[in-house]
Amino acid sequence: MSAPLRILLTGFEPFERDTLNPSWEVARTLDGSRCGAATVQAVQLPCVFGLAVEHLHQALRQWQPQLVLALGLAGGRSEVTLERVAINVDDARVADNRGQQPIDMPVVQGGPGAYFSTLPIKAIVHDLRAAGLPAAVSNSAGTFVCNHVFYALMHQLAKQVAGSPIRGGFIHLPYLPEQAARYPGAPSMALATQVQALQQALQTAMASRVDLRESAGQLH
Ligand code: PCA
Repeated sequence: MSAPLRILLTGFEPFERDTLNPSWEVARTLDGSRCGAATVQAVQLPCVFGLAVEHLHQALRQWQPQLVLALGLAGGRSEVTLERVAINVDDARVADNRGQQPIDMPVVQGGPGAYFSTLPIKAIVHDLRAAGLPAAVSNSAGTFVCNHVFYALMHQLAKQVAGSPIRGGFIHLPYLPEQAARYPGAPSMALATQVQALQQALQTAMASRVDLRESAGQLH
């Protein structure tokens, strides 16, 4: 019998002043659900430099997924954003949940400057928009714990030998309405809509190995 198909979906614990993190709310809602022949396995990561990567590595060993999708909150964004690139920089504007605030440190000493997502990010944006779900490509995952985990994930996946490589990437999510209500003027998206977006994103990621060639660039 062949090994079960698994999708690892990670979400973060709350950080800074929040008591909720939509990334974990979405991941745990989808835990155990099916996407075609694959089963979704949700894992919560601590919002802590270093420790989050240890938890990620442990989850990769334990669940042996074929696809890894890491989620995080990007408060202030109005759309579901497909991150294009992870950079080898930790530069924290606020402290993480253990009080660490690295400044201009590499995620991986001696690692390449950046890694690209291996998700079909344009195809996902295309399908989300077609389904009436606001989405965009983002060219920066920031320099906090989300970018840190994204970079560490892609660094790990880059070590794979030929065969059928594990694909991975990162998606940032907007505030939930109950969070945005505390930051007047901030955009938000209902949990049900975020969950629907992730279901669609997973479906597209499983179905398309080759990305669409469609403009999603930005002038600045
Ligand atoms: N968002 C933060 C870290 C955890 C999260 O959900 C970020 O964008 O780096």
